[in-house]
Amino acid sequence: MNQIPSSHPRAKSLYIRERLVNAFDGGLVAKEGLMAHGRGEAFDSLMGERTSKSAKKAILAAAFMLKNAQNPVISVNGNIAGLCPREIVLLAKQTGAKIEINLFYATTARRRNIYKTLKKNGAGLVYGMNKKNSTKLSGLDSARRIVDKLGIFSADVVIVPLEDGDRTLALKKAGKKVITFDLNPMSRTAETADITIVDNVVRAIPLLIKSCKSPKKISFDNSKNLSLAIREIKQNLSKRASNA
Ligand code: PTJ
Repeated sequence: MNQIPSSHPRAKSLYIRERLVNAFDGGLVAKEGLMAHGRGEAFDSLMGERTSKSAKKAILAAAFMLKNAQNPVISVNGNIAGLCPREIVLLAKQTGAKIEINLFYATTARRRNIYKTLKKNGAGLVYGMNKKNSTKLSGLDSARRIVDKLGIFSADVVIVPLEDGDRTLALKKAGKKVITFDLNPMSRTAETADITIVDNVVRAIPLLIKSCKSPKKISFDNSKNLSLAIREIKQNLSKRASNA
């Protein structure tokens, strides 16, 4: 039963939370994924729960990079599969990107549930399912090092939504361009990626899909854009403080 009244001032955020909890009950999301979401919610609140100017800029840069990639791959973990399975499939279709399941807290059951959800949402071939095609990313000790030879391993651009820090660095060392979505502009992933979209995946992926329809080249510097995201948080807080 839906217990969230639509009149609740933070109904949207609570609906997103509900989606993740349902995905946890459905065996897609790791327990730790619930906590990661909570951290994201806190940053989203600091950002004012809307897509900022810095995020819009990063989305434009990401659309251009994706549309010009030779072999882009979207890496899917439990949280992204729980929150945006349909959008991931649409983004893959819009950009010609492959989809690969890659988990930090890897279990066979969760991988299978995520696979079924992606398929139900219209995914074509999903990489990361066939052990015969797996290989290891060097410089990484977590389960995320296991990647598909035909997917992430051979990609030129990898999208890593909601990532933990280490793999972004390993992907960069392997010569790949990395696009990430991370509500925390100070995370290691945010700082290491080529393009960091500091926004909630639920809002940002539909905007990215739209931008991919007419990609434009813009001048983009990730560290400058992250500084802008931090200033946006600061401005938001100052505004709240002066209203208090
Ligand atoms: O499914 P698995 O096993 O691959 O595990 C996935 C999680 C998310 C548990 C794993 O990657 C993890 O532990 O991630 P971290 O290190 O907690 O990092 C997640 C980052 O994503 C944090 O910086 C959060 O602020 C951010 N985040 C959380 N929810 C969202 C988000 N960013 C954008 N949109 C969100 N909805």
